[in-house]
Amino acid sequence: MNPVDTHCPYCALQCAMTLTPAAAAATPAAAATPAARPAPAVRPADAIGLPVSIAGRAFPTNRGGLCKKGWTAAELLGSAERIREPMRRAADGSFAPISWTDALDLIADRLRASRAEHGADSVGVFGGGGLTNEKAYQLGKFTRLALGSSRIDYNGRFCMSSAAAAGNRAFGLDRGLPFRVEDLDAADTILMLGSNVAQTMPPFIGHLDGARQAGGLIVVDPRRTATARLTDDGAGLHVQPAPGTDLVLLLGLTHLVLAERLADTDYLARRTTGFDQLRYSVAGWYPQRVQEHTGVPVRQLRELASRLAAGRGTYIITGRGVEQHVDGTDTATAAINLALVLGLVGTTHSGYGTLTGQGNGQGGREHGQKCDQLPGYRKITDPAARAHVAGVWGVEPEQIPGAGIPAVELLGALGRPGGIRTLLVHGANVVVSAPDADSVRRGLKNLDFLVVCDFFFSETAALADVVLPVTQWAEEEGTMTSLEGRVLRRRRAIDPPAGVRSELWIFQELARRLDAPGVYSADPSAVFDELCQASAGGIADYSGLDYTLLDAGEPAYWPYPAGSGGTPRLFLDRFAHDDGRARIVAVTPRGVLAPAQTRGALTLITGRLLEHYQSGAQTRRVAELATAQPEARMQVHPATAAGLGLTDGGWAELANERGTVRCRAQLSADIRPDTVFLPFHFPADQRANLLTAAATDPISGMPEFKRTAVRVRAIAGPDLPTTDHERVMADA
Ligand SMILES: Nc1nc2c(c(=O)[nH]1)N[C@H]1C(S)=C(S)[C@@H](COP(=O)(O)OP(=O)(O)OC[C@H]3O[C@@H](n4cnc5c(=O)[nH]c(N)nc54)[C@H](O)[C@@H]3O)O[C@H]1N2
Ligand SMILES: Nc1nc2c(c(=O)[nH]1)N[C@H]1C(S)=C(S)[C@@H](COP(=O)(O)OP(=O)(O)OC[C@H]3O[C@@H](n4cnc5c(=O)[nH]c(N)nc54)[C@H](O)[C@@H]3O)O[C@H]1N2
Ligand SMILES: [Mo]
Repeated sequence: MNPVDTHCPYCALQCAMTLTPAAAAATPAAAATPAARPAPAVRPADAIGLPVSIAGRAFPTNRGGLCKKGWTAAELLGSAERIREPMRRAADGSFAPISWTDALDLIADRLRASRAEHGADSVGVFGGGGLTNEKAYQLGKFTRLALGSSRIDYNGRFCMSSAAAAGNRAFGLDRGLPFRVEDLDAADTILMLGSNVAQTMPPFIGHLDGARQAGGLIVVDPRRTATARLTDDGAGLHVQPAPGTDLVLLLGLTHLVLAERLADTDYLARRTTGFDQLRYSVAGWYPQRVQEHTGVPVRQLRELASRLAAGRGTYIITGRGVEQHVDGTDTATAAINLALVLGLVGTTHSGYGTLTGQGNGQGGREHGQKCDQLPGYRKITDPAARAHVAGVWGVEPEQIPGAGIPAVELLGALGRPGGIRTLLVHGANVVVSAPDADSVRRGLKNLDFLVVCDFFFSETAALADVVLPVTQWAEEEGTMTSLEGRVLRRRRAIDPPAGVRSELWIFQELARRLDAPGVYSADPSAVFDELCQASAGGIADYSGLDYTLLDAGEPAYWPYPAGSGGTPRLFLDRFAHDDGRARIVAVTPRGVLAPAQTRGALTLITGRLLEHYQSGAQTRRVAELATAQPEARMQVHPATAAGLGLTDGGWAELANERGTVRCRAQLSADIRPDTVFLPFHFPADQRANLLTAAATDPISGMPEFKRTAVRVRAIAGPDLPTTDHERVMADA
């Protein structure tokens, strides 16, 4: 087999890589460009018994670089823990193989029964932002038509929903970066709020070099992260506010920009509406008051405001740190407002963007696995959208159910009378990653029937009645839409293990058994063509695209209507609202400003480590990554630790009304003394989400992963089961 050009299985940067199947890897293809970051250019396959070798490939976003996760991804393919045939759980909780025919017959029977007994909406579907566009599209169609259910949503609700809601509200369109990643290279000022790209998208940091050289990288994070350290030595500024106070910080900066007459009044008049309300809403946020709420000194606020206004190429970028809050939509809106007041958005040299997280977090939110949405980023409640999509699907609009319920609400309805009785999971590990995770686990256990498609026995799959093994990135064809809205080809380099199937095939087989209306092709190219047709005329219009064009390497940024050449930069002439203007929506903090501080409580924030991806279902199974980060550790300031009697490497217990986490403490002066940090990649009793609440942003449905009150104390080393497997099984 020949070397195959594709993209990484993990995050939305979608680093370009070349896979060389083992048999052909004896003389590995030389990498086209030097790897941008530490990794050598080619990881040989045969030498270490991997099915493919991986090489970074020249591409504008990663410039040949890969991070540790991408570099070691081949281990997932041949992993001894890979599920290689359908598995059925017996009454005693053990799993035994079952044939594909029996598994699919059983699932179809149970789906029919649930529907007959409890109605179509008793069947729920939970998707993921890692699915290809083809799978995400087909999952939405299958749910609406074959299951007749409105109950579909996905893990992107935990990730992009607040920034998406803010983008839609302000611009009439949500494409994470409305510009190209390489546009950042020329900027002299970049404000990054709540994003730790040095660990979450390592090759991305090359695009910050220009701003660093100009001394203009500004990082806002309650922790001095690897990204914050990029501002050292005159490269910029690290601002360290109290968690959850970014909205006030942004209102304060906007106040200063207006007070010091740094606003672009001409731009505001030409390109926006709503400025008058904004002026009024920020009037009370004078610097001293902002300092009191955020802990950011007035001097720093003033410096920030003047730097942002002085920049000759200025970008404002948000990440999950500011978005995963109950006011995440308003916080992202405040960041957009600041960018609009400075006249940044819709120019060739400046802008606002949010960094989409999952591999297909962008495409996954465009083609219909969101509860309120049809393909092409169409609203499911819009009669014209329903008519168009029904036409493509060959059904009547009335056959498409209405809007469903967002992820946290859907998970809250699991196993309840009148709620979800049967659930299909495609590409999410909610037992680890959903807020208030233990109540989700209980909900899953109360279901009549749970089906999980995965590569591994994830903590969620371990609770399933039937687990179906599916193809991985290097074994399948499809498309992914990256964080810059560029549609990319995922290509098959090797065959999947014999007992593994594609999800498109599974949808086809189940639809046939359910006598579903509509056609369900198992051929990704045919599904993509249908998706393009369904998206035609919508916001995320892909109708000018096909595999031939993508295979030719054409940079394909949506919207890409038939007959166009795509849209690398959005909003240069107009925004997507009918009047062509951006809407400034005045926002103010609602309710309590300080975290619910009970006496002695600390604020827990959660997030990521370089080595692990999300729930860790994949990366905890890669030896090199698991060895580097084998368990959760709580980052805590030495002064706080001293007061609590915690030692570096000693055991700590974090607890609140929802749950308890026990893990080792890691003493570090890089975090605020009032704050502790936990990664959310670990299972069982080290799940950070045992502590987080299911409270959500009222506009987006985004849960608050990044501000939880916890009590912390030192404990003697607990008597823990040692391996992940033992922990998961003890928990299931
Ligand atoms: N290694 C790795 N990379 C990944 C992923 C992964 O799991 N592992 N996941 C991918 C996905 S899906 C996503 S969404 C992205 C996420 O990428 P990021 O947004 O960079 O990731 P996080 O670590 O969740 O959060 C970023 C930072 O927010 C800070 N933070 C927490 N609370 C606050 C707050 O109130 N205010 C401010 N200003 N900052 C705060 C945290 O200290 C943290 O350093 O990463 C993608 N890349
Ligand atoms: N406390 C806390 N919790 C968080 C966050 C946080 O910052 N803090 N971040 C949130 C964010 S931003 C996100 S994106 C979520 C993600 O959280 P999860 O949804 O749990 O994400 P993953 O761990 O990537 O889970 C994907 C699962 O699907 C499998 N999989 C991968 N690709 C495919 C595929 O193509 N088909 C199928 N069927 N399966 C596949 C993987 O093996 C894995 O088991 O977590 C959220 N949870
Ligand atoms: Mo995410």
